[in-house]
Order: sequence, then structure tokens, then C-alpha cells
Amino acid sequence: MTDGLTLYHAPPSTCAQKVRLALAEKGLVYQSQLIDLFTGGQHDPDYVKLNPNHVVPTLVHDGRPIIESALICEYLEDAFPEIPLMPQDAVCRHAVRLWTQYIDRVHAYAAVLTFAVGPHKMIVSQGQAAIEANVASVHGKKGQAARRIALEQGVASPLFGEALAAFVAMLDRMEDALQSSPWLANASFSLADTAALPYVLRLDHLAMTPLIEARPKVADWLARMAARPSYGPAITDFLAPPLVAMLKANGAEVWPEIDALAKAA
Ligand SMILES: N[C@@H](CCC(=O)N[C@@H](CS)C(=O)NCC(=O)O)C(=O)O
Repeated sequence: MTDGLTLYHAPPSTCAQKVRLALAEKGLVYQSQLIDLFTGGQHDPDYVKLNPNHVVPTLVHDGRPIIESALICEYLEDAFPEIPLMPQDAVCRHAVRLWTQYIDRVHAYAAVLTFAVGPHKMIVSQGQAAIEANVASVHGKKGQAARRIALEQGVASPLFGEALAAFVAMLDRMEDALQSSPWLANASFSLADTAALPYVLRLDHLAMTPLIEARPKVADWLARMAARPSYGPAITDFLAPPLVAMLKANGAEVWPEIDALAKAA
């Protein structure tokens, strides 16, 4: 039992999933503090003192806040090296970091991909006030503008096309890497794999599963990730089946448009 670890997170957040996977892989026990992103918990002044970027996750270790999901995972590796998620060799460590940095760039498209498809119908059906409230819940003008486009234009927006292209490129890069090794960065499982999983999973939850199935190495990797003991406590235990069903149903409705865009990407 590890005293002193508290994770401020949200169940479906990709960045939170990434950190929960690293915690579970390392067998670390933590206190869970859920932040409701839909009601603006990330803007609570007490939370902003921990994470001035108004986002989840934040890990607090013995009173010290640690932010940025990729860096939280590296911090866990430094502070709790007993079960390593980084290789020993410097070249291999660099290979892992190339992946985690790349996945951070893909993350920049995750909100547009999600909100143009998943909760899109629910929010739009509630009218303009609901759209405005959702846009206002995002921190920063750039993020707000992207959210507005995702909600007002959905999968028809060029921004959605850009986000989809980024995710398809990620799958292609993964398929390529997995030709020569069982895990993304090297022969051994690492923080590269825990970083990528939430984004592949997000595609599945948005009913874009055929994009994964078209890449057999990625599909096999995903099945192996889901079979690891970390998957239950980090992912399944935090997935609300009705939310996933809603995301999948809405994704399935727009799949023909998405399929056409992905083929053109
Ligand atoms: N670079 C940050 C990104 C964190 C991030 O974007 N978190 C999202 C959830 S995955 C969030 O808290 N969004 C709240 C909002 O947009 O208002 C990290 O890796 O921790």
C-alpha cells in the first residue's frame, strides 16, 4: 500500500486513463478524487491551485501536485521504479519518449473528435443554450472555438476532418511499429503503450472500430492491452456502460460520413 497518492481525474478522460493505466501497471494504490468536467469541476479555485491549466489529471504525491499526464507517468517511473515501465537502455528510453510526445500531439485532436460525434446529438438537441454552456466550460479561447465548431458543424467541419486524419495517422504509425515488435516502442511493454491505449479506445467507443480492425497488428495489440490485469482497474471500472452505449450509437449514425472521410484522408 502506497500512502500519499491522490489522483484527481475524470472517468472517461483519455489523459486520466493513461495515468490510471500506469498506476495499475505499477500496482500503486491511490485515493480517487473525481472531477466532473461537465459541471466545471476543473475550474474550481481549489482545483486550479493544483492544476493551473484547468484540466485533469493531477496527481498529488505527499502534498505535491504533479501535472501533465505524460510527465505524471514519468514521475511515477522515477518515484516508483520497482515495476519499470521504461526500458534501461538510453536509445530505447528515447524511443518511448518519441511515442509519448507524439501521443500528446494526437491528444490535441481528441476533444474535437469526441464532441463532434459522441455527445454531439445530446448537446445539440438541448438547444443553443446547451451549446453555449458546453463551449463556456472549456478553458481558453482556442479550445472554446474548437468546441463550438465541433458542436455546431459536427463531422462536416474541416476541423473534424483534421482530427480524424490525425487519429488515422496514429493508427498507421502504430501498425507500422507493431510489424517489428510486440509493443509500440520496443520488445517490452512500456509507457508508450499505456499512452496510446486511450486514443485507440476512444475510436472504438465512437464506433470507429472498423478503422482499428483494418489494421490487424493494432487490433491484436488492443486485445493484448485489454487482457492485461491493469485494464480492469484503470479502464473498465471507470467506464459507464450507458455512456459508452450512447457514444457508440451516435458514432454508428455518422459512420458512413466518417468512413468516407477516412478513406479520403
Ligand atoms: N496536456 C494535458 C491535457 C489534459 C487534458 O486535456 N485533459 C482534458 C481531459 S482528457 C480536460 O481536463 N479537459 C477539461 C476541459 O477541457 O475543460 C495532460 O496531458 O494532462
